[in-house]
Amino acid sequence: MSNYHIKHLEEYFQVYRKSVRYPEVFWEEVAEEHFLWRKKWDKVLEWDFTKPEIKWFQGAKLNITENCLDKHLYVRGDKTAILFEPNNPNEEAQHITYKQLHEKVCKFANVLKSKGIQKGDRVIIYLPMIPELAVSVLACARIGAIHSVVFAGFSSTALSTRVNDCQAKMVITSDGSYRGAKTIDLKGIVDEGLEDCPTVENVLVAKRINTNIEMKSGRDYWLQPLLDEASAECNPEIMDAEDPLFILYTSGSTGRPKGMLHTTGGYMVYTAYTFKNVFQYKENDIYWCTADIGWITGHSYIVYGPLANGATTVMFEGVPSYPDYGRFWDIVEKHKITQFYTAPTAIRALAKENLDFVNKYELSSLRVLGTVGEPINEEAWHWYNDNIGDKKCPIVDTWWQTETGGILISPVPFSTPTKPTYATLPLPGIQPTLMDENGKEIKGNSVEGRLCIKFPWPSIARTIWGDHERYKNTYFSAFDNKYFTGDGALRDEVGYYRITGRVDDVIIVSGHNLGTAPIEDSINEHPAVAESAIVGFPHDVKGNALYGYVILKETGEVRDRDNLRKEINQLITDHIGPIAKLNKIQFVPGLPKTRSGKIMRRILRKIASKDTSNLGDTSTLLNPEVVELIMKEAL
Ligand code: 7RM
Repeated sequence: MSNYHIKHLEEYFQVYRKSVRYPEVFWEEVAEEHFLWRKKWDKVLEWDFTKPEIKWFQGAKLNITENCLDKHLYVRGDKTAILFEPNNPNEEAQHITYKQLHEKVCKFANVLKSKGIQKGDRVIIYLPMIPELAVSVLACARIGAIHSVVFAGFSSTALSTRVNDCQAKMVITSDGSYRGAKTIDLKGIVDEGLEDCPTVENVLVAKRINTNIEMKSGRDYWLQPLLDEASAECNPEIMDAEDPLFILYTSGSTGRPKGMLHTTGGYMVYTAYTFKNVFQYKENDIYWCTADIGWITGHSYIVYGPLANGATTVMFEGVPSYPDYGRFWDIVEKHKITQFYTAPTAIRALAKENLDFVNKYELSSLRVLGTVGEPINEEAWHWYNDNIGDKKCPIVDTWWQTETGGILISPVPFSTPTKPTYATLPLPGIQPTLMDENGKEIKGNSVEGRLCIKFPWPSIARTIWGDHERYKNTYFSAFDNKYFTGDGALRDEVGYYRITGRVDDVIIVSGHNLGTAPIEDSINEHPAVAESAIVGFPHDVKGNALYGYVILKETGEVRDRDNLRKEINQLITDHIGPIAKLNKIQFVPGLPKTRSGKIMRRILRKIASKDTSNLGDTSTLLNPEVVELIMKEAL
């Protein structure tokens, strides 16, 4: 029996039991079986959740790009590694082989070096979904630079906050990007963002939309001429297993984003292992994850996991609605996709459209369907199962987080029987548990609680960049000796998990994690605004939409409410991006607060979702009377 590849349910249970009883033996065997190490580890695992400190494969030496590229050159050098499907369906797709990708990465790595980038330096990557994005990520990893990809839909302020937080030396971007029928001036956003970013020495610019842009002399360089000059040979930097691989920012409950730090060896082993098993990838499959590489899903399951397995991974530049709502299915037919991995919000958006957009296409190449990012509702699950999978493809509802690096709870297709809306069972090595409000572990089945993980797994984030204290407080302080996910979950009668959603102040809109605090911070910058509170409410396409409660300053001045609403949303767009715009804005005389001054979002949430029959105990509030007033004018 191979530890690496689970093929049926009995085997899953066997492997799972072993992984819990002898975690170190289990992960050591997985690590030995499928990877290239320059030196093996001295110790598989050392951990202490109280510090917290987690180290996997200590003493081991490797380079992750050797595992993603060099390892495959002799066995599958001419196989397509990245299949690039452009925004415009009339532009030809690019099939980049492992040999070609290896060469591109080496050249890019040499360009980075020529611009002074060294092991440990931070490089911000702000690129659309074009091959250069994957190549630049791998080029950083090749030389041991720490990449931090910032989603190219984020605003200039979001970009500069991240650049400054990690003190990046370089930004990699493009002249612009395509998004459906629109083009976006990325370089303009970068220029604006970099106005107060003193650490950035150089900006590398890829050409994509061929517009005239300004190039700042001495700082900005076109990428292509540098690549043309660069050597195609670049020895990989030999990294310690625990050397940083990348930082990826995720929002938290305060205004400052959290730079989750992932390290090299454990991240590689875990993402490769879970990719193989969760998608049951086979040598000639064409795998497509529709996420953007700007999110963890793209890091782990477009780039590193697939490439470490020698897979063909699709990168799609466009959007599901362009040129029409059949685009996803057009691509599935065109490239004979075997595994398709997307977000519930995309499924819900497509399910609203005419079924002709689906039925026009031949989807019989599909074998496994996946979802990620938020709970999938029953209706969307069935639509996906019936119309896309033709009831023949298992749906893997994969639960995980930026912080976890890889999928933790998910069916193993063809092994674990699926159940609509359930992420089902923990993958090998993962020990979930549910906790009650008093910090006690909830045993048995048919129960509900806060989802924690009791034991480390190889791809858990090791810290928050520059703020270990916050890492400890956020994830390891709510419950003793456990990693707290921030999610609520229930465990059904057979032990299957269903994730019910966040129990903290993060709202998931269309699969994007939005912290309430940064949105409130932007609103509060409006000169007419005194205070605000954001909550989520159910939305049939986005999963959740944002509802803002805004207190205006008492200046005596009468302002047009609709204009104010527009100005508030413009501020949010400027600071965070259009994804965080509010669906509803209610002007209120006050906000319900606890005696210690904390806004009672629980109550606001209920009002926003029109569920006011039982508001719970409001008598502990500082200002209970305000609740009635808010309810009367609720939108
Ligand atoms: C991969 C990713 C993490 C949060 C997480 C959950 C929610 C993710 C599922 C899910 C229900 C799922 N990383 N979430 N997957 N909820 N079922 N299958 O999304 O850091 O951006 O978000 O997303 O609340 O804590 S993330």
